[in-house]
Amino acid sequence: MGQLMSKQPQVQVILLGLDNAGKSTLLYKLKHKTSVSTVPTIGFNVEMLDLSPCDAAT
Ligand SMILES: Nc1nc2c(ncn2[C@@H]2O[C@H](COP(=O)(O)OP(=O)(O)OP(=O)(O)O)[C@@H](O)[C@H]2O)c(=O)[nH]1
Ligand SMILES: [Mg+2]
Repeated sequence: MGQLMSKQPQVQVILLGLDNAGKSTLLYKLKHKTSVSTVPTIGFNVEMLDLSPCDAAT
């Protein structure tokens, strides 16, 4: 809902990398703002993120 009301552009991003490269770690760090432990992904992860420009610096 926040994204619908926001003037921030909505973009779709595909994060590609080798097995065990850290893709899920990066995704969930951006989503939850904290480090999480991961297990090897079966298939793929899809998440919606609500990021501000400041998030890129943290
Ligand atoms: N040293 C280091 N380890 C990391 C970093 N990012 C992730 N890892 C570790 O790398 C391992 C794999 O991380 P994942 O995020 O599960 O990797 P993935 O790319 O999603 O792996 P698949 O789902 O199997 O393709 C985990 O043990 C993480 O803790 C990093 O920046 N530095
Ligand atoms: Mg993964």
